[in-house]
Amino acid sequence: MSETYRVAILGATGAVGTELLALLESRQFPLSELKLLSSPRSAGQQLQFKGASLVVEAVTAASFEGIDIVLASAGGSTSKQWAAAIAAAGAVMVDNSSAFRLDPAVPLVVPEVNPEAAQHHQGVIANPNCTTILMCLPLWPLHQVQPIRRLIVSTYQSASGAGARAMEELRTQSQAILDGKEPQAEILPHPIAFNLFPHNSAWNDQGYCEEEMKMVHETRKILGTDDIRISATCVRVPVLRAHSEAINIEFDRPFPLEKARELIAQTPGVKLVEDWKASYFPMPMDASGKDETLVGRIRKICRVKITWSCGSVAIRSARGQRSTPCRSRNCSWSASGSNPSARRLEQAQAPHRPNGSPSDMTCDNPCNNPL
Ligand code: 2RA
Repeated sequence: MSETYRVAILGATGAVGTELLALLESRQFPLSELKLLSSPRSAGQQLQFKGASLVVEAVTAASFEGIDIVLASAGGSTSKQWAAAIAAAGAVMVDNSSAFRLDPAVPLVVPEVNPEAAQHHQGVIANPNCTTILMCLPLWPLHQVQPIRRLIVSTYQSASGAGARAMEELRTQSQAILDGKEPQAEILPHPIAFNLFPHNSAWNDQGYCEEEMKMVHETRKILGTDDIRISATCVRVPVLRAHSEAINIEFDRPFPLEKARELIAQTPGVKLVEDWKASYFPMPMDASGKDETLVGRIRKICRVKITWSCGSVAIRSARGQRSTPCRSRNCSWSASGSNPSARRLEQAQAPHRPNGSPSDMTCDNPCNNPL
């Protein structure tokens, strides 16, 4: 008889929870029991699974008794709150939150990259942030052939990453604007319809947001090296589902473009989408609802022989003002202002930091990059 599992989804009514439910069904995961758990606020909702209605229960410590696997996607504080109860019940938590990702005792796993890490779990297996997974998939086969020494990545993140209510906000704001009304922002910090803005996570005092730092630290942990310099700029865009990224990769030595293309095309979970004649490359609309990460538009960067970049888009997983890219030692960032004299004025005013803007004085190496 084949093995079956007793599974609980913690955060079942959220954008990721409902996606997990659909995946368990479409992949015919061998279930002997399925429990849907949420906060008391969402409890009582009914979700469809294999043609039946399942009632979502309010989570308590007793919810995990007799469960083998808890798929947790209800936020970091919820994962931390229930981790002890899940461990006490003898279940393994596969955690989609950021709560344990950088804990040295917790494996951070992308199945196509480091599946062996999952074998060493002590009750928790962490799932990386979606932007990290997207980036690591095409990087891994390349990094194995030639070490990557530097990454500069910009993301174009859909509303789905901020949850089901942010997706609804994008729909209602779009309709409001088309009807000539003012868009109301309640979930995201600014109107998202017909707009874009920096990722809605907290800033550190060097001007990077949490989402950007996740890409730095998680990527290094998954690829198993602290020797990669990484700078990320994460932006929320008015797309319903599927994040996109533009990745600039620098290797230790020149990397033949065709070899890179060949390796990426062979990578499990990745699909090369490049039709230069038709100008057809990865798009969120094509990635939405699919498992593969789409990668394309691979090219060398002008005048830099050993660098090339690719754009990638996957599923399930700037400010409105002008900005001037600046460099200091080995790291780069974006500073507001439209010309060099404006920047010199900013420097002269340091350490005064109007509106909490990042200081030049603190920008030596904001991502702890190896210099
Ligand atoms: C976002 N990546 O898009 C996040 C969700 N984990 O906000």
